[in-house]
Amino acid sequence: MAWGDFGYMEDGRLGKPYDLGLLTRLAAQAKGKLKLIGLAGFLILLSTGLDLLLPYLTKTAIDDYIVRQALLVDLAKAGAAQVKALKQGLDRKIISTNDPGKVFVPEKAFKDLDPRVLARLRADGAIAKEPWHIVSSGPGVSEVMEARPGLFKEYGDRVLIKSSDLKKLSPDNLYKLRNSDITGLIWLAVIFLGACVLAAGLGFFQQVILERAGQEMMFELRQKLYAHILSRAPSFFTENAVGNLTTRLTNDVQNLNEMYRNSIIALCKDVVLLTGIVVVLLLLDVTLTLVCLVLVPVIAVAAWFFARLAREAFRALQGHLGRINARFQETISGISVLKLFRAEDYSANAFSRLNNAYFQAGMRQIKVFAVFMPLAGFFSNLAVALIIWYGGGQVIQDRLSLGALAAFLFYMQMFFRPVRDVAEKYNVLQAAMASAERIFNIMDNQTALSVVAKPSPFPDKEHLTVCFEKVTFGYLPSETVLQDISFAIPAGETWAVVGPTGAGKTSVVNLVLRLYDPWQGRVFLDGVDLRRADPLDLAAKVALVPQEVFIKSGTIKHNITLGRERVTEENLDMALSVTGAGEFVNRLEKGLHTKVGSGGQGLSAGQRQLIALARALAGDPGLLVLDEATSAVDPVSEKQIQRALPKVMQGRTSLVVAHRLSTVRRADNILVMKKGRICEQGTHAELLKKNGVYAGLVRHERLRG
Ligand code: M5T
Ligand code: MG
Repeated sequence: MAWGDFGYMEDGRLGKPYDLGLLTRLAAQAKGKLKLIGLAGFLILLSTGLDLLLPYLTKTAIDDYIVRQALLVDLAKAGAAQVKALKQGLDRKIISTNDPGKVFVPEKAFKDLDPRVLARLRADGAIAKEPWHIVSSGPGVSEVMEARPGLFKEYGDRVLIKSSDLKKLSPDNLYKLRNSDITGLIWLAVIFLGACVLAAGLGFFQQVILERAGQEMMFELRQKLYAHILSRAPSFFTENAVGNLTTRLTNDVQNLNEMYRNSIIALCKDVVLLTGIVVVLLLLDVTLTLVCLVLVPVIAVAAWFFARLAREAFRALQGHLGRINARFQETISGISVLKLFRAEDYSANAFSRLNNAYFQAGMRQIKVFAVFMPLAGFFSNLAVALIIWYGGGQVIQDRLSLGALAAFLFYMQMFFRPVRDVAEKYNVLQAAMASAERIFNIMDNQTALSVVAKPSPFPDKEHLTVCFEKVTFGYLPSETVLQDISFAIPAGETWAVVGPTGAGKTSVVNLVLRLYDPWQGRVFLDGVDLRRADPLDLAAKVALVPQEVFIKSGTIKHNITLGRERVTEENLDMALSVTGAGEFVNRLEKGLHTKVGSGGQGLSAGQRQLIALARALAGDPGLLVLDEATSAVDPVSEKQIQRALPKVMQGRTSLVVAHRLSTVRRADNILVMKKGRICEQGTHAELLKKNGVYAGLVRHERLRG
């Protein structure tokens, strides 16, 4: 169904279709596409012109070729004023007869006469009822006249025959007589067909050009949005759920496209068409046009009323759909828990409630449309009735030609088509405005870490020093996570950070990588304040093995290189062999080219960690930051990792958040953290001797292995 096609919005909110600020910003998106849009607009104008031409051709066919009748007017019966008006008003259209008191007047000429004069002529009985056919000149005409001499009257170069006498002619003679009319009709049909073909061709180009402009705009918008989202600081992602961001990038952008296509362009087209129709109708017959237009205010009120109903129904529907989506997302991401506790039935029941609400809302919306669509149809039929009643009367009184009546019927059908989908367009517009608002909200989000115009380069050294200077930091303004942290790691040394869970170890790591900026104090890497460093430089110098390994879907090789240029084949081999990841990778049938699922499906926890190690090492970083996994992996992998770590850290400055005693023992210095502060530091032996927090951790086997 056309009106349910556009994407969902998680909150079912609708925008105001007349929000000027938003419209201006949206228009700015189209700036680069003005040429394309202008061209399409021109084509729309042309094809609308052709659309308008078709009924007019019908009118010409009827009036000029099919019906060619004249009526005899007895001037003797008419008043002097009427005769004068007749002679002056119609002048050359009048066919004089041999009798100066009688003239033939072609039927379609009567409408050019003042209606009062016409009425008077009729009242006086000056106009004969019997219609005569005006024979158009043609090669076979004289032949037919000779064959049936009594039937024809010849006045100058005009030949007439009583319309009723046409029946007396043999089909063959009739054909000869009307030969030129038939030729004219054939030509008209050819023109009609040509116009249709041209309209179809124009329609094709217009569609393609418009779609191109639209798709290009959407492409650019998606690209901009993607880059913008990626460049946000991590805090942005805690505030914005993945699902919502996904909707921004896909559905919301699609909604804008839908609006552009279905609403704005269609609206322009409709306005041009409707104006064109009204203009042509006015030219054809002013009164009949006014009679038809009486319906317009009635329809406008109905459409307005309906649009409000439809808006409510649509909003409700979108809200329910959003809830279904959210629930489904949540359910699938927690599917293992659901399976574990055999809670599928419970979940299905809850879903069925949401599903039912959605169904009901859908039915309500359909009912609204089910009322409006026939209503619009009714009005369109009412217009036809009006035309037949009033226009038909006019035809009988010779105030309107038969062809014009047919054209009116044709045009009115055209007139009601756009009116019927106005409500749907209104919905699309509203959905799109809400989408636009949400997209711009994201675009306006400024939570990116600042980048200085002229970044300071890192000195070109293999080992880097790390220095925290009185750093205080937190994620939420209300909660301080790190308090006054200061330390300095000399180049080439390995330092460990230990402490109970929630002490702030990962937070220290986050600051070294400048995922966040500290509230107070500074973080230096080889003397360069991270705020002044080039983010790309930093990424090349420092590598992190995070606590929770992220594996993306794709090959193992791609998971290690991540598309980085600095990861040469040589570095890759080195990383694979040093970490020992090469051992298990080589055992796989497709080796490095084995595909893994997102989240690392198909890999054990230990293998995932080995890949993360290789990934960090492959960039040959000067500083290695390791956030050891809290949970133990299987003993084989564990051993592999333990064997790999010293080799990995060799020759680099390393900062390791450690959960393994073996890692800590090897460290040149150990920072012990508790509640966001460094409470002790020293080597393993020194700290044991001190018998403080660290000794407690070791004694209670909080450090494993
Ligand atoms: C320290 C909070 C967390 C805790 C405190 C990473 C992160 C942490 N926190 C956030 O609010 N947002 C975040 O993104 O900060 O957390 P930590 O630094 O992760 O602690 P840890 O690494 O020492 O703990 P663990 O369990 O990894 O050993 O209050 O809520
Ligand atoms: Mg942690």
